[in-house]
This record gives sequence, C-alpha cells and structure tokens, in this order.
Amino acid sequence: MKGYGPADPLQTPRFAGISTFLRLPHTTHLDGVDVAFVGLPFDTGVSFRAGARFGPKAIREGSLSIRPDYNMAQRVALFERLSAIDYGDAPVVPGFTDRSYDKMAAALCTVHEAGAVPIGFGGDHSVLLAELRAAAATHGPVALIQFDAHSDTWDEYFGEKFTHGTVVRRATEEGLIDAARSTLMGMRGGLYGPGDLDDARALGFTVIPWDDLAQLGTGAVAAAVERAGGKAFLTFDIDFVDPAFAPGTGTPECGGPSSMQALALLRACRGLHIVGADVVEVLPDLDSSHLTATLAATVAWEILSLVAVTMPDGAV
Ligand SMILES: [Mn+2]
Repeated sequence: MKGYGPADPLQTPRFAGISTFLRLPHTTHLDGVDVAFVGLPFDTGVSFRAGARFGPKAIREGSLSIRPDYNMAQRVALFERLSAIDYGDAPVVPGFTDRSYDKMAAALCTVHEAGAVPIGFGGDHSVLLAELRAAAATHGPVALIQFDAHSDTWDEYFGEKFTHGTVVRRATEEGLIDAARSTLMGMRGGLYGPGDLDDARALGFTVIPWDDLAQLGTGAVAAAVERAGGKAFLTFDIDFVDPAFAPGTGTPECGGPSSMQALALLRACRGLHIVGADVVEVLPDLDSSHLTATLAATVAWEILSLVAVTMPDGAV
C-alpha cells in the first residue's frame, strides 16, 4: 500500500467498523494524500424532490460491499498507486446557498492546494458550483465531463440563479469551465422548450443526448476525453442512470442507461486528467433497496480507479 488505504476486508469484515467511504481512514491531514473523498450534504438547490443532504451518509454505507483493492475492468491495483482518505463532510448552512457555497469551496480549496484530487458526494447538483470554484482557483478553467439526464444549463428556476438546474450555466459565466473542451452526456426526458439543448450548445458545449449516446457508445466518451485535452472535472449525476437501477434520486427520467451501460461509459473516461469529480443527487429516503447508494459508491470507486490508472505503478 502506498499510503492511506482501506481497512483489510480479510482481517475485519466489510460490515464492521465505522462507515467511512471504502473504510478508508477519516482524516483531514493531507500530507501525501492523492485522493480525498468529501461529503457535500447540501440540498437547498433542488427543483423537485429534496433529501440529497443525506446522500453522503448513504454512499459511505453503500461503499461497504465493494472489494476496494483491485479493479478488474481497468486492471489496476488502486492502493499500490495512490493514497486515499475520507475527508469527512464539508460544512454547509442548510437553506442558505451562498454561504454554503463559500464553506464548501473553502474546504475543497484546502484539498486542491494540498495537491490532492477531491471526489465529492452530493448533495444535489448545485454543489457543483462550489466544487468548480475550488477547482478553478487552483487549476484555472477546467473541462467538464458531465453524465446527467439533464444539462443543468437553464438560466433560472422560480427567478433564482443558483439551483441544481442552472449550475452548469453559472459555472460557464464565472469562467470556471471551458465549454469548448466540455461534453454533456445523457440528456433525455421532456424539456421546457425546443431550444433547451440548443442553448447549451450555444454556450459552447458538446451535448450528446442519451438517445445518441446509446447508439454511439464508449467511442463518444473517448472522443470527449480527447476533446477535454487537459485538466478536467468529472461530474456524475446518478439520474444519468435509468430509475429502474437508481430510483433514489430527485428528478428521475425514465428510459436511460442500465447500471451496466453507465459503468461501461464511465470506464471509457480512462486517460482523462481528473483534477476533481463528484457523484450527486442520491436521495436515501427514496432508495429503499439501497441500490442507488450502492451504485453511487461504485461510480465513486470507478472514478478513483480512473485516477489510479493515470498514476505511476508503485507495485514492487
Ligand atoms: Mn444534474
């Protein structure tokens, strides 16, 4: 093991102990840390169902069933290549978006400044703005790779600018992301008008609706990685996946990818230079099967694997 890694599941069973993500050590000491998992328990930005503030807890619990050490699909021994911790949750002020953004961004800036990659657990998707403010403060404008049933590029909801449906537009306006290097994938369901996705394209994004992505497959994701061409933030809204596989989410859209398809598409991000990432919009109250949280944890682990494959192999 390179540094911090999970408790050995062959010494203590995976259901035992305190539920940190992957049973990684919970610490805020960042020396030598490559990846820090950070909970973002905020759901004031939602337009429909609330409850994602409890997402981080559920995703940690959902991670316990994962055998964390080796990713068979990527052929990588994760903790021989990187040191990872559970940083805990960023502070938030429930009901107050601006102050929560400031607090979450400050916590995430600390992680970036230490040279570690934060992987956030939402929280609703509005937390992305805090994450991108923190990422851009260290790295400058980044490419956004977004898996999501919605583009989140609307201008406002109910006259409000800072919501989970407007966050990608705000990040563009603030110069946090480079739209020309960014790809939004998975959009489906009804829209407010015929121009909704054209508006996203007018901002400079490459937009690949789910019906197209389903036909194009992993090659379209590889092309998105190519287009990113450098530092990138990967955001995964769990509503990208069909609600049959991920029912515990705020704004479900039927007719999406299975969990198998979604994971294959995510793995095709191999080679992406990830400086930050997240998985968001898990609502445990509607996740009676725990499948959504388990899938979200798997997504976060696959993202950790994507970071691992870009690092030197430290195995002896
Ligand atoms: Mn979203």
